[in-house]
Amino acid sequence: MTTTNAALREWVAQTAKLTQPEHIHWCTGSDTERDELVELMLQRGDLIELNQATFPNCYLHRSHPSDVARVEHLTFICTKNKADAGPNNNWMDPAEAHAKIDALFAGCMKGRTLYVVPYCMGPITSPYARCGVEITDSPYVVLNMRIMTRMGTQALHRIEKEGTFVKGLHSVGDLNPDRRFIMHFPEELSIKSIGSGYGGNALLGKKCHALRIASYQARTEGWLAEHMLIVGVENPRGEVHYIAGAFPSACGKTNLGMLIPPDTMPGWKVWTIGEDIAWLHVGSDGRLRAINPEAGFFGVVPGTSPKTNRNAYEMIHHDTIYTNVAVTADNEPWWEGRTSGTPVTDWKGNPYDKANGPAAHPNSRFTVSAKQNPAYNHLMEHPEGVPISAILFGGRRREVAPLVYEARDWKHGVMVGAGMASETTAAAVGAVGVVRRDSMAMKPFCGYNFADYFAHWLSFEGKVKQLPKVFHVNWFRQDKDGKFLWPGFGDNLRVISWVIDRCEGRAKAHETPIGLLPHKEDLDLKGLNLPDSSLHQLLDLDLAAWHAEIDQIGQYLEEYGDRLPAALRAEYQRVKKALG
Ligand code: GTP
Ligand code: SPV
Ligand code: MN
Repeated sequence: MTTTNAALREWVAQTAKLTQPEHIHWCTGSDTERDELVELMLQRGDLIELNQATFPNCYLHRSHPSDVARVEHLTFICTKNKADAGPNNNWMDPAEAHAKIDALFAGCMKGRTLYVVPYCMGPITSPYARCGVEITDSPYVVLNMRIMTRMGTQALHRIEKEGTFVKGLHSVGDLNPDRRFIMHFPEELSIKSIGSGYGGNALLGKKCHALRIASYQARTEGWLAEHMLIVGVENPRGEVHYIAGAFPSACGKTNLGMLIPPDTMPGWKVWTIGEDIAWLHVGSDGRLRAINPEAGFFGVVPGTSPKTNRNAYEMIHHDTIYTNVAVTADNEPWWEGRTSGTPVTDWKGNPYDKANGPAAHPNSRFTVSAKQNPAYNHLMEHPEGVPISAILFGGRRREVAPLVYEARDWKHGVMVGAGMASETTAAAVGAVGVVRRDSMAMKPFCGYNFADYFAHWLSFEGKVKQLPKVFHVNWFRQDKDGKFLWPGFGDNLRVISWVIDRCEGRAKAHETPIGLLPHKEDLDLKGLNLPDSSLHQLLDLDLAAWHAEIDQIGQYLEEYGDRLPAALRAEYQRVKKALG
């Protein structure tokens, strides 16, 4: 097979010359192709068949133990000018980056098959969707891209019609972390990744294309590519709202996107549009509309149970690729938080021993088609996307950030997003639980200078007829013994309910220096039985902590120097003054 697109033909030929594969396979996305890849991987031991009676068509993949998460220190934005990448990114000169990584690509596919993977991010007929082609030597990547994107012949046809696509070259290389790099060339619309077979490092349609490259394109074209879930909610009055939420990695996007209303809130309906990435455009109706560029979920497994997220729990019982979970004696997948079964083999394939740490890797993942979600909604395929009523920024903060507060207007909302912070998680290699600034949950994913990104966010005032209201949420406040103060998961709907009532202009809130907060009477807490002391901590403003917080935000924003938009600096000063 080949293509009528000359640029694609040439790129494949050049890449083959450089990497010297034994075979070249153009992916169609067919079921037969999938079955053949699964068979090949089973034979090689790259996939392990799980219990087919209880987990039909489910397989386990164990990645190399040194290759279990994104690697932010090895991820580079290679723009001609260093300042365009900004202090928020690692930068390398494009010529130097190409030379360095091409040396690693030379001959790296000897004896392997080079797969050409055409894919479309977004509904195939959407004017907002964008295509790419990933070249990879990993059948695991092909199987995952087939679930995560609209992959194969349809995408190739769109590329042939449009003539443009993002080029992504990937090889697992020798999996040595010393020879691992994830390089982005936003000015060339291309990506080169070597040395990792894991998630965001290797499935190039996801973070590399749909966030880093897309955010760069979005700025020049007047839209936004964001690390956001998109959820549809209907309240008992029949009002429908779509809410987008930017929380850092492993901070609750998938769970909020698939939320199940608590029994004490009858009449509520919730459906998922997206759970990791949103592309936001000003629609022809003048509203901010969101599409989910992905077709599947690459979600965190630990913590998934019938209690926390029954939708996800059910969804991953068939046709699922598991990566780095443990296995029970019955050959079922197992993870911390699964309420049945016991692990006998850990994520590395060794006999399970508590002394060696968790049975499933904390960043173990499931890959499933979005259509398997019981809360799937066909509007996920809507070419224009859904109108967004509210944007939530959220972090994992054991202290300081209250359960919820509302920004007074768009400018303040941008300042809240820019200043947000969260504890680091196992989704990236490095220390876990360290508080860091993570503006709009995009610290690892923005393909250009955050100062310009903040200016781009501010520019939507005036461009959008009805700007979404902006809120900050925190499901992760803890008491002094490390216990979560808020039940989270389905009960987060109580906060969403207040958010919707604020959008409808009926819920009460009181003004504070950091924004508008609810009193406990303003929230629907029926059936929760939370102690008053917990509610007090969740909804109180710790002024001393906020004085320290606002100074840290100020120091952080100053890292962007003169490039920081004056309007954002002024907004910061306003909040600082209000805090006194
Ligand atoms: P990425 O896929 O890495 O971008 O993560 P995500 O933002 O989609 O996070 P996800 O929903 O997968 O949640 C990550 C972890 O946080 C899981 O272990 C969840 O069980 C847990 N979690 C999610 N929501 C809540 C919540 O409301 N409260 C508490 N305590 N934990 C939560
Ligand atoms: C994240 O880390 O935010 C993820 C997983 O969603 S990965 O695909 O590895 O980026
Ligand atoms: Mn993510």
